[in-house]
Amino acid sequence: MEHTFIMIKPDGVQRGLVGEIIGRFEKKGFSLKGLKLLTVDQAFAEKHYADLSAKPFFNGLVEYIISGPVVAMVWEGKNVVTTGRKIIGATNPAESAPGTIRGDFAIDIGRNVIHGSDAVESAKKEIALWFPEGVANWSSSLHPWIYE
Ligand code: FUP
Repeated sequence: MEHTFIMIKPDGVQRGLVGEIIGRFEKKGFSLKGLKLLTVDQAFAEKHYADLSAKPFFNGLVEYIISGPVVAMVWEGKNVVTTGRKIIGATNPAESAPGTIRGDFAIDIGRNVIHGSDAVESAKKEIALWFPEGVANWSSSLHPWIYE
């Protein structure tokens, strides 16, 4: 089964959106496989966003991500990478549809509440970076009611 890395950014934690966001993924039918609250340092944030290091917003993005605790999660399910991105909404909240997390809870691109892996390969890399200890191996008893 496919996995994705989801991170609630410092603004999402400070604004009390953790329960709301977890609820959306749970209610969809996805399974929570890993979860932790942590604050990352500059070197770690730069590694996570390494692909964006040449962008003009890179320094501000790193400062934002290290500004407070984040909630790092691994979610499992069929097509969870692509569907997770749909639940999250477009990168710029001004273009995120209502009903998506960013569409409902964010205004500025630099405070867009949540991160989700953009492909299966990047999900693997991000899960290895954020969960070097690995994640729980358990099966939800709901599976027969969610998958045909
Ligand atoms: P996403 O995959 O939706 O998180 O988007 P990107 O990987 O392209 O960008 C990562 C983060 O950089 C975004 F979540 C917000 C930030 N960003 C800006 O601050 N300004 C921009 O113009 C683009 C992205």
